[in-house]
Amino acid sequence: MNNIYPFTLENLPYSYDELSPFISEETLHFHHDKHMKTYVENLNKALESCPECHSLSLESLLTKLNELPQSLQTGVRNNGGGVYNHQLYFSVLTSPNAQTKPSVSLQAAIDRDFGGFDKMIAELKKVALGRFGSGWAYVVSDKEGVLSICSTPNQDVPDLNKYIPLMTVDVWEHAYYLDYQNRRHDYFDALISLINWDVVSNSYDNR
Ligand code: MN3
Repeated sequence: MNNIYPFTLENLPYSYDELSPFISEETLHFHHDKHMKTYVENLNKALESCPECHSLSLESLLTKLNELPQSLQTGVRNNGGGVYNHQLYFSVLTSPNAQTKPSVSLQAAIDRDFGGFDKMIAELKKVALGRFGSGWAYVVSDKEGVLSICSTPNQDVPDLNKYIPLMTVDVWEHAYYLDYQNRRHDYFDALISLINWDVVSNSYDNR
């Protein structure tokens, strides 16, 4: 994806049937080709009238939100956040057969900060299921490599000045309704089996 204006919709790094049966082709088409595309288009629309914004990266737009012209702030917050969150979400998924695992350094941090992989996932699940309405749950690292779990409502992002989001769970209903209806619990378990820990480890090791 272009990391500056005009932002473009990047293709998924896998085919539409690769996450089946846990996430269907139909869900991926709607989620990526329609929902995410709309965020990209609306972000560009919001920035159209602001030439001085056109040299800012997506991360800069989101961390400098309060310095942008006031008329743009809501549009950039919602749509820029929507682009950022979906890009992270789609980038950390892979085939259920991929058999990836955390790197040695990420695993050591998981053990230190959560007491083990299963405990990290349990805490992430609690936060993801506890998010009322629409939003996101994340595993983030601070600059020193300390891991934590956090959650945001709507399309907000974690504080990118402090944290590097390593992976995220989209808990908007559009992410799971076709496949799981109201069963966010089952969607969460399925999604965890699709996480590409090589990509997550790479973000952690290169933070
Ligand atoms: Mn979504």
